[in-house]
Amino acid sequence: QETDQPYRTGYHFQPPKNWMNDPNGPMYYKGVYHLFYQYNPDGAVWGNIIWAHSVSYDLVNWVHIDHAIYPTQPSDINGCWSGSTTILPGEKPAILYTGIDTKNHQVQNLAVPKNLSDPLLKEWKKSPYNPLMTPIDGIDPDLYRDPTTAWQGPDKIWRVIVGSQINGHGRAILYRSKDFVNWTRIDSPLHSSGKTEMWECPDFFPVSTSSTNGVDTSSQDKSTKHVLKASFNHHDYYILGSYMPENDKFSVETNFMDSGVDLRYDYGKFYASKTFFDGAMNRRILWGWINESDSESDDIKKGWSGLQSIPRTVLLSKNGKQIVQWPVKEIEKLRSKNVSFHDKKLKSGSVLEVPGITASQADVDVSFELLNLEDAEILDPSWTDPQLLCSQKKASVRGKLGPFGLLAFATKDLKEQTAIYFRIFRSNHKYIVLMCSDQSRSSVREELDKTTYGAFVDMDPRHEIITLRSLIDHSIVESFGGEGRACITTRAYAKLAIHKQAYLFAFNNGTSSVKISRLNAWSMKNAQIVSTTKRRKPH
Ligand code: DQQ
Repeated sequence: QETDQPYRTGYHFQPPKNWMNDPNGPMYYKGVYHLFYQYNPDGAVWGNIIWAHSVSYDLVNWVHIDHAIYPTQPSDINGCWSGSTTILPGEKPAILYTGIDTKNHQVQNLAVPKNLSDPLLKEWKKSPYNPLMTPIDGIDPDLYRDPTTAWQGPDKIWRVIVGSQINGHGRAILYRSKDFVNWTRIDSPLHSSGKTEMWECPDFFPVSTSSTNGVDTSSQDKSTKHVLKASFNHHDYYILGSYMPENDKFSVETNFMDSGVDLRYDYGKFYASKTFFDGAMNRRILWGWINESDSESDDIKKGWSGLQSIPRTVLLSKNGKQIVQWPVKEIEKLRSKNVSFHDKKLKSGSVLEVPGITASQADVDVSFELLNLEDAEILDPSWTDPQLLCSQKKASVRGKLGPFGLLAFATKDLKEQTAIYFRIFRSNHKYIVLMCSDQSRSSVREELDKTTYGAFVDMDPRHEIITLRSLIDHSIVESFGGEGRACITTRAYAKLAIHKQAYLFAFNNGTSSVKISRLNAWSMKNAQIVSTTKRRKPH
């Protein structure tokens, strides 16, 4: 197993085999976390899409149970695509999802649990009124999908949005309903944009401006802002604004693809994500789909494709201008062997091994102190695209303050390495922190997508130390820079740096020294992710 499948993960959510894409309808219900996901039961490529279903008591260990939603009706006979769960009054979950009907049109359907007293909600029945929403009045039947979690206004009327594109504008079509079955389309969309393509998997939810608690989707709390997320252009983009349920107006603070604003959940691979409100822990949790970076024939050979991110809590940042994300704290219970040090100077050109842990399956938390900020390179005003900047200034390109950071999945001789690092620039009287993930040397294998990713971290290094948390798991690294203000997730398929041949290093390839003020790294145990047949009773 070890050598056959070096890229299967130890603590990320994966089905035992086959294709997985979008997370669907996540929820917390009667003590159980539910995750549904887009799944091909017949192979490792996209197709035959149904909703597979897994349950958990802690968001870490999972049991795969029977598929929840699969084609049975004319309104979903050609596929059961993405959607969301809403918990209706009386603790009654309801799923809205996109069906592909007999004409291959996208329509919106409803399903509810067969037996509400089963906390695992194993069986679902579809509404006899399906489809509830259809592509009429100028909606393209190919561009109409992925209903969100619905929310209820103070008038008790339900609202939901569906992703679309009309006349070249990405759009959140808004519907209202009194009974969750009869839905009326509202003329003006919740929001739209002429600068984007089709909006897939929209998400719309409040975040608190006054506390670190998550907020229920239908909350009437006034101290909130709303997040609107849309998936397009291979990324999950979001904007912030204030939502007024009285007239369903969403006044935005920024817009999608505005010049100078580029708010994304993750600047690496992370798509079709979805949040839910976890009432047990008063937090909002985000799941995202991470696809492969190898070829389709490699996916077929390894028999699977697609991961889910580690679930992340989502909060508004202190300055209110963006959201911040952090891996749910339950994941920390998988931490085992620890290595830690502090106040270690990383001189120019140095590479420091982080020894004694399983470097292919680890959780690393490190903070860097800059000793000579005035050494920072001057930022050319034309360097506005962080990803481009990272791909021009790769980890091997010597700088002044940086590149410094971590080398994951590295061979001892550093021939293979996935570098997650920072570079500090100066622009007038401001400092700019660039965070990169460089996959160009991640594998001696060719024919892999080794795109470099980058993001600016909204922080002032004069007043804060620079922190990096990386969750490393065989073929994935999820990195959280600046306490979760910039996230970059990447896939890497080392050929040599696998299992015990994988090493972890800290490095500094700048001319100026930096100090590791603190580093903690842990080996991570495997999560128990099992199928019903092997299921043991939870305790
Ligand atoms: N995946 C689903 C669609 C959605 C897309 C189909 C996003 O519903 O728009 O598998 O990845």
